[in-house]
Amino acid sequence: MPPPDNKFVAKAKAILEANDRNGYTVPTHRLYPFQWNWDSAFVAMGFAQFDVDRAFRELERLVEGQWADGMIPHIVFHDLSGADSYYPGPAVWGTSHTVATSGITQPPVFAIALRAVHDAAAAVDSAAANARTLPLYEAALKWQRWWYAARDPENTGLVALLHPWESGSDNSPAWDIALARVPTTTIKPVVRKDTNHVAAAMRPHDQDYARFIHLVETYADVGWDPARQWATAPFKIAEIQTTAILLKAGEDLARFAADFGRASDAADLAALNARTRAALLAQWRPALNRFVSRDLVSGADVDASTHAGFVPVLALDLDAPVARAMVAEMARWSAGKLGGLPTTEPGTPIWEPKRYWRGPVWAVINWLLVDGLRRNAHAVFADQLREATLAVIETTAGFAEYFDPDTGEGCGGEDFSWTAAAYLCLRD
Ligand code: 2M8
Repeated sequence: MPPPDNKFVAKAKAILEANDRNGYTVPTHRLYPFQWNWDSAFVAMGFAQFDVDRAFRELERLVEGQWADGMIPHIVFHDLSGADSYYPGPAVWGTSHTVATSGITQPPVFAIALRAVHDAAAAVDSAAANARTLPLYEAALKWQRWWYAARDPENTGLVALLHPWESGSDNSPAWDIALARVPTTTIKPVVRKDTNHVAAAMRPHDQDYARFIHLVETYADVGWDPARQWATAPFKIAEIQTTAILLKAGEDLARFAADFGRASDAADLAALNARTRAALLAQWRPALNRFVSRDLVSGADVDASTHAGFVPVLALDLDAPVARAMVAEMARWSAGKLGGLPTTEPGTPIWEPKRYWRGPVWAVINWLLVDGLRRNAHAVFADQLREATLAVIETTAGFAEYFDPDTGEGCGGEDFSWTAAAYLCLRD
């Protein structure tokens, strides 16, 4: 039983409603005026707490952007009236889908959200829930297959990212070495808009943006063809956070396949999940008490100390000593900090408590970790993260995009949709 509604619940719902744009939700007004992929998945789970129809709608609108090859892009530009406040817009991406979209993707939280939305709907009317879910299941399964075909053509079990934006953790220190190899040259000038809305000290550097756009232009140049991108990509990371989310999505899809009597889908998913489970487990590094990604250009481990090293807990059933070591490491990072787990290890030279994905706390990351910790029988630490997230929102940060772990200050965009969704779901 969730606790009774309070004024923060009312505010969280009001934020989701205010950020609604005819069935999809913008992450925040002005800074992000379109539909973002993994934001929408989190938002759908938030809506599922009080408006299941609207929750389904969020996912349906995201699928309008799905490409013929199965990819669901990281941004769907449904309505260009706000285009002036965001860069890069559709002209920079140069893609050719019917609805304008970006050309890269984002972590596949979609199927996880679909499971949650379906289950909320099925509690009221199971047949209606299944009917609404089925087309979304098909879309999610198509995207799942795309990930394996396009981003793991050598069948390693780990999927690769070709752009830091695909990780959702744009300027994470995890990309520093790999991104430094990407030229800062661009064909068209880079015209940032983000720093019109948010202090530059909280955002990625200009050099990062130059490299981000260099990559966009490189892939646009090969017509966004997955095989040609794979062959030419100067940035290629077999990434553990995305792979863990994909595996959790694969588990949720496998349950749907069983529910819907789709035996052949179920067999395919079981094989893919098993391969990925083994590959992910092999990325555990006992000396670091974390999992690590692999840089496919250099062949080296990505050992920067970022939160991504813990996210595999979401989709694995870890041996007890491994889980204990990981939890102890997470506890060390978050000791004396506010809001939950910082995205970079505090006190290290790479740690910047206010600069976007280089140190602040993000409610949705805490949320993924809470789910994984519960799965791995670490309910006590899960509860600490959960309570820290709720407390920072209620006391200092409000529903900001992210939080400074030293001060509890809210940073980035205000009235942020995924922070509102996290609040609603973590109260459960
Ligand atoms: C941030 O990323 C966008 C690019 O996708 C940006 O900085 O312009 C990230 O925090 C990402 O994870 C998030 O999905 C997006 C919208 O909230 O903003």
